Amino acid sequence: MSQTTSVRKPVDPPAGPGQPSTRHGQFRALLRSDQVEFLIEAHNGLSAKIGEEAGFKGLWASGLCLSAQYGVRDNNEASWTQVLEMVEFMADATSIPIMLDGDTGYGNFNNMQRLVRKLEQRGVSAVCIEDKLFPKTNSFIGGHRQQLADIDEFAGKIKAGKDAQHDDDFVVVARVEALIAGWGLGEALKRAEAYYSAGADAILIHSAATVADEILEFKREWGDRSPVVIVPTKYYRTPTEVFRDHGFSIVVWANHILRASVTAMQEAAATIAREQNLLEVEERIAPVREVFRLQGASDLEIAERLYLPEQSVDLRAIVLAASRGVELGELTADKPKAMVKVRGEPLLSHIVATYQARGISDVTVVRGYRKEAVALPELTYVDNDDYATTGELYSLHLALQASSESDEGILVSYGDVLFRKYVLEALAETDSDFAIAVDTNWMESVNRAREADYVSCSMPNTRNAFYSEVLLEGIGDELAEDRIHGEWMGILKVAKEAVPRFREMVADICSGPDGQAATIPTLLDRLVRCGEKVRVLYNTGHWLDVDSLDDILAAGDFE
Ligand code: SPV
Ligand code: MG
Repeated sequence: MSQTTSVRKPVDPPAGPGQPSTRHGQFRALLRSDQVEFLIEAHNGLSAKIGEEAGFKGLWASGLCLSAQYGVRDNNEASWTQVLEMVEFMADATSIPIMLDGDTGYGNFNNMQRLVRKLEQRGVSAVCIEDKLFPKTNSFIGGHRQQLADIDEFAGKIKAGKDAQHDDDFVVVARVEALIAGWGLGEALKRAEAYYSAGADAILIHSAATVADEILEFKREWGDRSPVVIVPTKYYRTPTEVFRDHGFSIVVWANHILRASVTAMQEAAATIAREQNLLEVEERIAPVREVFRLQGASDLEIAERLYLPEQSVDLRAIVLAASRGVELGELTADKPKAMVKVRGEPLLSHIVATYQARGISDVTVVRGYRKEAVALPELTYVDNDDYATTGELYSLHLALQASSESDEGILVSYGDVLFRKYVLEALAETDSDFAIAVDTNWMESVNRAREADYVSCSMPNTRNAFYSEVLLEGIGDELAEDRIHGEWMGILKVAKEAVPRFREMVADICSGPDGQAATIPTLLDRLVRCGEKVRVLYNTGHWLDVDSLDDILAAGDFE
């Protein structure tokens, strides 16, 4: 093999125990393996990562799928450097070896040599080229009309590729298209022999038949002269056992990740277009945090801690969970309401997960009744041992005292109120000093005769309200029905700048007459009376105040 050009060696990710230390070595090991091995298709960094996480030991950078993700045909419409760029992203995103579907090698022997060198530089471990003419057409389109390359010219291209490689483990696979073009088994075997003699490390025998007969026949005739790779896209009904029994080396699942994503994208797009909102799809698609995880956002967070000056988190949470919740009867005999299980997890876990999904990991929980039962990990606890004779404002007061040094903004909520993440996000993102979430479905609580904190606001929830600063004007059950605009959802945001005033007011109410029994609505009322602006964010549903056994059942459905 010639070594005319000096090349930058790809940086190999750390190998697993017992694995060859380079990706090229790992691909070579797949070819040598005495079991059938599998490659999954990938067409960009994200799909490559998903393939690796699914447990595959190698990837097929499919020409069809690379073209499709660029929105062009599988006819060499994407340039070879565009392909190269994408496989580099795939290599960067993964640690397993990649075989590029190199079509016909993008030109003659000379282009093939340049391709092999560039692939090695970009961390790609194998290339498969097919004996058709440039520009090629996908094998499943008009197969019998497809022209095959001259055998000697193609064998020269294989030899040129092998001569160009720098790493002995780099693999060149020769793909025989004789069966696709309808030239028969004899021609397929003749070509395989010529390409193998020219130095091909393996033969890929392709077929568009819906049954595996012709590739099985090829394998029986070819025997074990070289490893044989197959692509059972059309003869997918053949049991994998059959491939195993016939001694195939590698099975390529050639386009299935792309096809799965096409279906998912079409469904989501059609639903959003039809509904003109996101509620239908939100719970059925990957959360944004999953996208962040796949992108490796947490690695960047670690790097930021290493390399950036320390930054303070913008918000923390206080969850008031001291009361028993007698209305739940036996369920709260040995634990407070916040620890009653819904979908296998305590209510409090669901609430904490919602905060964490917004990046708020500093969560203080005020516990009281059966405090020993409230012991979820990684939370800060403050105990209100006078829970039986004090109200929720007093619990908040204790939590504020316990963190008197902290100057972050605060979200206050109850240990029995579930809400969706976007409610939290909307509150967190307002720049008002004080903000509350209000549900406009307040008539529901009237119909169900449950206690509710009704509010009166500066304007009702009309289209204008979305563009205006709606402010709280009053709160309490004495509000006349014609003044009610909604129900407070039990969550309050206090901006960092307002925290000192907030602390003072909470302490002041608690030290006053009846202060120990005061509630959060008492505090909201005081804020309004003192001239503070309490911003109202209207919502419709998407929260649940767990006050009864029926609510517990409803919480099972709450996503
Ligand atoms: C590809 O995945 O691009 C292939 C396999 O070449 S096939 O589409 O079956 O030709
Ligand atoms: Mg292809």
